[in-house]
Amino acid sequence: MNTGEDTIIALATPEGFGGIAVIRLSGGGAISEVGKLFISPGNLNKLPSHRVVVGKLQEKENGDVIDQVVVTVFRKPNSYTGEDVVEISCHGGKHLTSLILGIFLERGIRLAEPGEFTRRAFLNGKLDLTQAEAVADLIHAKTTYSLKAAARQLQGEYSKNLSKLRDHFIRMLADLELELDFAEEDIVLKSREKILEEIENSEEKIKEQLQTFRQGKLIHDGVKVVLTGKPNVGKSSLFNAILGYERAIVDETPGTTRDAIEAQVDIEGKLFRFIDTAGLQKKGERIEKKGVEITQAQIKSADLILFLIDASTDVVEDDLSVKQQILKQIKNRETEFKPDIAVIRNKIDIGEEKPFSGMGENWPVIQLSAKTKAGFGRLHTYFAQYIEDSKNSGLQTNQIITNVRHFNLLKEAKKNLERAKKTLLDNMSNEFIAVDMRAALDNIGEILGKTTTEDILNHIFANFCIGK
Ligand SMILES: Nc1nc2c(ncn2[C@@H]2O[C@H](COP(=O)(O)OP(=O)(O)OP(=O)(O)O)[C@@H](O)[C@H]2O)c(=O)[nH]1
Ligand SMILES: [Mg+2]
Repeated sequence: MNTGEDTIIALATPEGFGGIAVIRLSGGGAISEVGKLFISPGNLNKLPSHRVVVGKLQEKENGDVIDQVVVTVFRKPNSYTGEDVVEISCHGGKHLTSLILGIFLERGIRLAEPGEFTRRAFLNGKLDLTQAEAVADLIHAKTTYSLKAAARQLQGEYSKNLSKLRDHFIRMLADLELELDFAEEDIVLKSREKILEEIENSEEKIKEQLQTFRQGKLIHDGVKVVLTGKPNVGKSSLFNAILGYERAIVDETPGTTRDAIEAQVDIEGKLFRFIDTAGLQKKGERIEKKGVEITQAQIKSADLILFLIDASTDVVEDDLSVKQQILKQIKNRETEFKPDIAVIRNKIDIGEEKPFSGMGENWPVIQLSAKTKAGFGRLHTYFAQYIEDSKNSGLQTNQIITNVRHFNLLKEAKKNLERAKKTLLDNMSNEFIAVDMRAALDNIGEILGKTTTEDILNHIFANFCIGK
């Protein structure tokens, strides 16, 4: 990707018809190129920064007027990208916007690549990498909750803390290297105990951060909720009742649902993906067995499992067999986070209250009726609180990691600190500790974009849309 000062252009608003559309240019030629085609009382080239002018846009110099537009000028370095930026607000016609883009492209201005405006902002030091990533998260946020998390990251709260940690690593490295340089001389050096203590403190901080990731993932990706239980227990009925419409077939015949059916719901600003399944019964014919395999796969990747049992009877053999299957699937999962399990005693509308011997586990139990919606208030509260409640209690930090790239790099940093500790405890010289500390420093630097390779940057910005 060319990251030089060439001038780039893109439509900054979605393609299609609308009241207005914004076309954005950035780079050394932005103001002068627009100025050549723009008729307004003053000269655009002399317009101060952050000013707005109304005028007419021509097809070519002294050519036909194609629209009445509003032009905003941001002069470098006080712009989004840190370069000269011009925003043309024109009418939001599909044909009109492509005509304007075409005019500038023909004049030698290049179409921006996805995320190139933000990439330039990053390269010019307007944003660090976590803030640039937050821009993409903000645009793609599916719920208010994830949007607010992205907004906090964009404000730089998160990077401020990481920068502090990075500065701390730099000071530790300086101390270690000081010792290397002046080992023979009479300088007061930090004791090994003090170095060990500092490594352990940093390790603790990173460990705390890592523990916030499960919650961060739930905020960012939504909560995957899988409904399971023996046949006919009311999984599809509950699924439909949660969604508020008839999405899945409900029938009194056991084995009605075969495929996994997914639907998304926003519950108090948080995203939930509910999955109705065929359940986990052992018996059954060929197609049903396939359904069970699909359910097993879904359980492996679930965040929350709703284990339905029938409240019109006590726990029966089939329920216990489902329980064993759930536990087996959870054991086999590859991800590092264990799902939560909630027991749903459905069909409380049938007859009088029945005995319940419990599931022999410490799982929350919610009693309800998918038919009458009795108990749905409790279910709603459980979902609404779920993400907050999944925060590891005892954690001091308010920072939540929502990005898997950050998570992996912090994990690496932790490993490198562990290595540094081991090197120290093995009584090796500071030189070797410094190697491990430098690696940990680079991990944090990579999160912030201070030591990030071209390939990684390409990967990150490729996920942006054109015009951002
Ligand atoms: N009385 C009562 N009946 C219910 C309730 N929930 C479901 N049912 C009935 O139970 C039967 C089975 O419901 P489904 O929702 O299809 O059950 P399922 O667990 O999806 O069944 P399979 O897909 O066959 O495994 C239907 O006749 C429903 O009307 C409830 O809360 N109360
Ligand atoms: Mg069903």
